Amino acid sequence: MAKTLVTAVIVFGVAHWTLAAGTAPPSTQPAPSTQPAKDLSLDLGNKVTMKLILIPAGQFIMGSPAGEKDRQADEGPQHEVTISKPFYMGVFEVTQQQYEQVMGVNPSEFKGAKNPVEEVSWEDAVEFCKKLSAKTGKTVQLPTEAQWEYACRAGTKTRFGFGDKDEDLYKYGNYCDKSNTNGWPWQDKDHNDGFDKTAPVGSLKANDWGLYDMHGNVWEWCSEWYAGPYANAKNQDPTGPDPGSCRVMRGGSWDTFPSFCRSADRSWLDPVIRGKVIGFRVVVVAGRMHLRRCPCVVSTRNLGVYGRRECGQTQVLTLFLVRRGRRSALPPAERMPWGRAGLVGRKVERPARSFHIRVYLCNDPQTPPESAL
Ligand SMILES: [Ca+2]
Ligand SMILES: [Ca+2]
Repeated sequence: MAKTLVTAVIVFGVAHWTLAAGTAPPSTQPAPSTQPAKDLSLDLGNKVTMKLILIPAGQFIMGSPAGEKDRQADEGPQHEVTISKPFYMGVFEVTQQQYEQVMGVNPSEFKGAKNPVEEVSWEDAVEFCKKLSAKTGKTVQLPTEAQWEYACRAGTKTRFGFGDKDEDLYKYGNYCDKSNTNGWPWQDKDHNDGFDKTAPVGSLKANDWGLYDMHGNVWEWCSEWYAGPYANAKNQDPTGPDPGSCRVMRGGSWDTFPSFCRSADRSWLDPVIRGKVIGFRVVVVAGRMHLRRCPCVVSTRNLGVYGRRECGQTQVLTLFLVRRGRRSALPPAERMPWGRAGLVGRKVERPARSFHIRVYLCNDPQTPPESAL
C-alpha cells in the first residue's frame, strides 16, 4: 500500500477527490489509458497554432561512419542511441508568426509570417519554450541533439534523410544554391531550391517521418552543451555534457553548403549569439501516464517532500511517507514498473489536513505529470 502511494504522482490544487486521514480506500480500478495521439496541435492564441507529430521511441546509430563524405571528427565515434520515450516534434521550424504570438516581438531579418524566426539566441529559444509551456500546460523544450538527429534521419543511415547525394538536396532543403545572391564561393550553381534567403517553412519536401526543413533553411538550436566528439556519450536518452560554453545547432541553413546540412553534422555557438541563419524547432514530452485512483489511505500527516527539482515552469517534488514517526525510504526505482515517484504542487511543505489531489502513476521521474495529460 505504501509503495503504491509513493509511486503516485500527485498534483495539488486540481480537484479530483479528497483524501484525508481515515478515509476509506478509493477504488483501485485503473481508468482506461490512451496512447499518445499521432499529432499534436498547440494553441498559441489569436488563432495561431503549432503542429507537432509523434516521433516513436526506438534506436538509431548516432554520428557518421568514418568513410562518410565531408565527415568531421566530432561526428564520431558512432554509437547506438536509444530514445526510450516517444516525443512530439514540431513539423516545421518555429515561424515568425508563432514566435511573435508567444514573445511579442519578431527579431527576424527576413520578414515573413510563415518564414522561420531567426536572429534568436539559444536563450531566446529557451524563453520561448518556457512561455509556450506556461501558455499550453505542456512541457515544451528544445530537442536534445540525439532527438534531433534521430528525427532527422527518420530511420535512414545515409548522409541526408533522403539519401547520400548533395545533388538531391535542393528538393528537401534550402541551402546556398543557385538562387542564393550572397556570391559565396561555396554556392552550388548547378541546382536551384528556389530560395535566396529563408523559405516559408514546409516549402520543400518532408523527410520520411513528415518533418520539413531538417536540412537547411535555418540552423536549429538543440538543448545541450557542445563538447566535441561523442567519446563519453551516453547510450540512452543522452543529454550531452554539463556544463559547457557553447550550445549545439543542427541542420545547416539557407547560407551553407550541403555538407553542413548532413544529418550528422554539428555546429555550436555561444548561447547568447543571434544570427539570421539561426532558428529552432521544439519538442513536447509525450510521457505515458495512467490515471488511476490511489488505492491507499492518505493522510496529510504522512506526506513529506523528499526532493525538489525545477523543471521548466514547474517544481517537481518527490514524495515520501512518514510511518510511525519516521521517514520511510522510497522503494528502489527498479522495483517499481513506472519509475520513482514525483509530486507536483504549490502547497507541499505543510499541506492542509484535507486537500484535493489528482493521482497518476508516472513511468518517467523526469517527466512532469502535466506534460503527459
Ligand atoms: Ca537556397
Ligand atoms: Ca532547419
